[in-house]
Amino acid sequence: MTAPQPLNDQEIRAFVCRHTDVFQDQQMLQVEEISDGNINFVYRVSDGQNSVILKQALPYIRIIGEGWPLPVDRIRIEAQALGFFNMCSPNSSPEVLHFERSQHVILMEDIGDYHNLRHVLIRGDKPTSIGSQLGQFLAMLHYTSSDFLLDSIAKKCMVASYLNPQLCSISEEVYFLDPFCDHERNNVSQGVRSMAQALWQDDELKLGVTQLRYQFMNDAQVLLHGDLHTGSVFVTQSAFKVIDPEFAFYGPAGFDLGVLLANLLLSYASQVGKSHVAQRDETQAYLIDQIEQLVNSYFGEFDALLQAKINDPVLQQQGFDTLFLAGVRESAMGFAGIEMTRRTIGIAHVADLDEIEDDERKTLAEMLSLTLAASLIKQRTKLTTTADLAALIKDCQ
Ligand code: SR1
Ligand code: MG
Ligand code: MG
Ligand code: MG
Repeated sequence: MTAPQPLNDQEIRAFVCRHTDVFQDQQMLQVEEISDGNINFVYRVSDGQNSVILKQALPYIRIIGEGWPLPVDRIRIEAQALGFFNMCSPNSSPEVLHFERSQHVILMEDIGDYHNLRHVLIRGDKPTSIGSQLGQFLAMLHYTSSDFLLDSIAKKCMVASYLNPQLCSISEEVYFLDPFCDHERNNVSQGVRSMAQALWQDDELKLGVTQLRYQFMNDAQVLLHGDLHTGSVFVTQSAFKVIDPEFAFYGPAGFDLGVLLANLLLSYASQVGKSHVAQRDETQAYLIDQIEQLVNSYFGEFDALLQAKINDPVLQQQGFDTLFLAGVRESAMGFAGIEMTRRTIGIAHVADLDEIEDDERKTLAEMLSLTLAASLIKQRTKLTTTADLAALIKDCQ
């Protein structure tokens, strides 16, 4: 039996015209494949004036093929999550124009004016207030999907509608298991091999990783994006859109915050690859500012939302809100360390580090990433303010 294939250009043109009224003439449409992530096929369809994005899931991982099967239900979850994000925070994600369950296809708004935040940061551009915008977005998403807002039954129905077992299982392996042992899927450069070997022997670190993995597997607190790295955020100088929530599920609130924080820190570590010291210092100062904005706006906004709901049964016991947010902060610091480790020595690297041309500088950047990561995991209970976090980052330099 032959495996399901990606739609061809003619099928894509026909599909788009059948399910939207954006275009006049099917024959005029240009189809361009723009797949960038690891998992799905993505196309831009344009008539030169208007355009839409078509995303198709096949029952396997795109970059690997049939050797790594993956259920197509992930695209139903993605369509549902994009709708939920826009409901919580209007215009925070591309609008879903059509979802076709039988063909595992989403048609969505083309956000062509927005640019991939990872590439923006690699270029050295500095979008203003992206940290605080994303902190507010995440706080709103997490609060709106939690037991703080939803009643008990509605929340449990939400958890059930975002069960995403196979994608969660991938994350359990590629974040929490592979990078912390000598796994064949890892991609460890020679320059940090001895550091990697040391962390594979570090029982204090691995106990922290195990605790965080257990939280990831069991704490169905809030709806998570589930893969919120800087390549899942598109920006202009002053606005953002969050894309690609196929890993969405109900998990610990600190996970999304930690992954995003980690990707800003990976950008920070990658600055070591720059030979121009003043430029490096300026970009690192910008990134620290965005990190502080992200963490402060997330906790400030979440706290404000909780205070407004103070009569809620979950919050009636005085002090619970403070304990809850402290727990989220602690786990976010740990998850950040996990994401940095896996992006440095695991299967899925980031361009921020991989594109450093000078080998010695690349090694120094990877070493800084691993040092920061281990400190975040081991010291997560002590990082109770953004000043503590900023001090830890400085100490690791
Ligand atoms: C084998 S899949 C590796 C990664 O790609 C996705 O974008 C997620 O980040 C996943 O962990
Ligand atoms: Mg992606
Ligand atoms: Mg993806
Ligand atoms: Mg209080």
